[in-house]
Amino acid sequence: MMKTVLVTGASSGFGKAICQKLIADGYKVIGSARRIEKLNEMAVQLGDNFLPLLLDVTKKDAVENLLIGIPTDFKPIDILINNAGLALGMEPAYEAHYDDWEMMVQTNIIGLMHITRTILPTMVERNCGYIINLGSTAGSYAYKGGNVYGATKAFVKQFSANLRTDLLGKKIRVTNIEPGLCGDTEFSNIRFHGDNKKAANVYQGVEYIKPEDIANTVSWLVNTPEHFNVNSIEIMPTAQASGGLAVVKD
Ligand code: NDP
Ligand code: 8X3
Repeated sequence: MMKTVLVTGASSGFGKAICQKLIADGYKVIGSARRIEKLNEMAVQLGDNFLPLLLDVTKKDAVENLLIGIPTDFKPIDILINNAGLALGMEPAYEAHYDDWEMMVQTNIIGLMHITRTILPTMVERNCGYIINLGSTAGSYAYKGGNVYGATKAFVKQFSANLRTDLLGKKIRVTNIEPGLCGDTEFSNIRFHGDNKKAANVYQGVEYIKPEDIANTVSWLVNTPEHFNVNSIEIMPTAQASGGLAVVKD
């Protein structure tokens, strides 16, 4: 029987590429996001095995009721890909906009919690399932202006590890994918509040990771055997590495 995957944040970037790849691999895919028109455009190309779903992950009631709106042929959900997320701003903490901080926490932490708490019990009931979270290298490595964004991804990292512990003895797998610099998504356009020039500058002269690279990684993960759990997978462009610790001298 075909497995069903729920991908949050499916309207662009990684989420869109993951939907395209998993449909090509033979899965049924529910793609969710706030911009339903983008998902509907994808549906025209991806066909009947793709279900567009309007869902704002920050809306607790909507997430709790999401299974009610899903047709039976897209149930149960076998694989959950918690991809919806965003960075807002890159100012130092003492100049950052508090609304940006709140929105990152609401989306990257609370939204991910809402979805996981809704879907996970259905996996436990069936004693099978796979949750893949989109963390980030920003959850492990500090960088200037990464303040709350990096902290939300540190949550995703530890939450993923703690889920593994809670699920020990059950046939449910959890992986945290931790990408570094990835281009051809809307990530930086959103981060810089629509300043597309500033966004483009992030990727200038760098051979960055592409959404297809992340989609291929997801495709590999979901096709690994069920006794095999990749706890985390950190991916950077070859052109990126940690800058090391810094010291300021008088
Ligand atoms: P994009 O901005 O291209 O995609 C983000 C997706 O999240 C969009 O589909 C957007 O859809 C969705 N989204 C945002 N807020 C909400 C919300 N409240 N409810 C539902 N969906 C929402 O970025 P990427 O593809 O680059 O990023 C995907 C994930 O990967 C994020 O979690 C990001 O933090 C992470 N990541 C990105 C990296 C990068 O360098 N690009 C590197 C490491 C991790 P819509 O606006 O239609 O709701
Ligand atoms: C996205 C990667 O380095 O911009 O999570 O934080 S980075």
